[in-house]
Amino acid sequence: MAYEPTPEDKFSFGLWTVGWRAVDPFGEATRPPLDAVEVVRKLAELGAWGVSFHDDDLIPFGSDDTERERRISRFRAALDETGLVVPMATTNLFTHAVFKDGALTNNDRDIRRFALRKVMRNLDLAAELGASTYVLWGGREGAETDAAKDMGTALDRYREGVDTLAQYVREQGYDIRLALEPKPNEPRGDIFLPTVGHALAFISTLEHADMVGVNPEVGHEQMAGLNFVHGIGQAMWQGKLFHIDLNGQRGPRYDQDLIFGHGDLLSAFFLVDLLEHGVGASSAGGLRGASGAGGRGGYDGPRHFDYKPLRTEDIDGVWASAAANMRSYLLLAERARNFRSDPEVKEALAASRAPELATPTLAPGETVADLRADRGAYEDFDPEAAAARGYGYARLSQLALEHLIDAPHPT
Ligand code: DIG
Ligand code: MN
Ligand code: MN
Repeated sequence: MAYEPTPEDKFSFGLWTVGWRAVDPFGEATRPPLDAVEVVRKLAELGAWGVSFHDDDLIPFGSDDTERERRISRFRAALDETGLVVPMATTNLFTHAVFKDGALTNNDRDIRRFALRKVMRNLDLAAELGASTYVLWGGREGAETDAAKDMGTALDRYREGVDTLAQYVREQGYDIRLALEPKPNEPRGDIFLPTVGHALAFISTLEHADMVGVNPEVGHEQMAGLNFVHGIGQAMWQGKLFHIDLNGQRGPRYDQDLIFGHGDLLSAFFLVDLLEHGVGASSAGGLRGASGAGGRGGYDGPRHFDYKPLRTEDIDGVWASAAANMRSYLLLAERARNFRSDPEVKEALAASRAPELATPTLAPGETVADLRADRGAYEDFDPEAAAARGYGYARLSQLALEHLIDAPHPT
């Protein structure tokens, strides 16, 4: 396997990723602007399948209609020329100073209305270009002091905004689902809906909750010190993993947006295992999810990279970083397949009693009264004997590591 990406792998990139000019809070741009048409052509050449964008990535904020149409038609022509698709679009509600106190939760009602119209306008374009997911990252929805916002009131406005946008999508008849992207902080001191858990809870209160899911980003959960694989597992378990932002992060610090796999590699391995093999009970053979043999049994959406090429790189380094994201994913997918199909892993999973976790705790038809009457569950249960049993996770974890690093197997 040459690990060459093909459109079947469904790799996609944001225009803003390879196009990042590397301006950071402490330094000026190190790279010139990159034309969206050039990005589309180069991503296609590298084997990508799709490209995503913020409205302002494609049409600079404040462009007149003529300029807007010119840029859209050039972009569309490049898509037609290369066959690249647009699986996702989103809105920039964070760069312009008007959003300095947020967009949907800005104290200024006029700014909240402006933000909704800005999203609606780009939803129209997203629908025109065939996007099926529309991401809402509330990068400026937050505060630096708890004196600034009453949380309940802010969530009222956030919910009103998301419900309004969902209502718009329905009235327009767009085949689009909304995906909230959590992040704990940066650029705001604290961002609302900071984790997958907060977002899932928030979604459950929405008027059109069925069409709203999450777009978790690797580094964002890890900035909060959380286990990204668990967060994705829960999102999948709740049927709410509508999209995903893949990148790398080296623990709780500023948002690094590293190349996928260049942060917590072991976590990246198990993430790919989860995305390729799905959640759910470990079957008798230790394989997870409907796919069993692996391959899109868990999540069949875009493998979308939301990363930043290192500020140190020139344009050659930018394209090398884009290719590295895809190659890292493909290498990890192969390691995960090997792990899941290894007889020793299946045996180790059985020894850890992983398949037993899939057995419901109550027997079919067993009532609470039956449980209460079952002496074997309590009166005659020997906790000391049960406590003495080991689970064999050290061996299982080492097997995972050895598959990850393709260690030589003892003959
Ligand atoms: C940052 O992680 C955010 C923005 O780049 C964008 O709104 C979203 C889309 O994936 N991710
Ligand atoms: Mn990020
Ligand atoms: Mn993102």
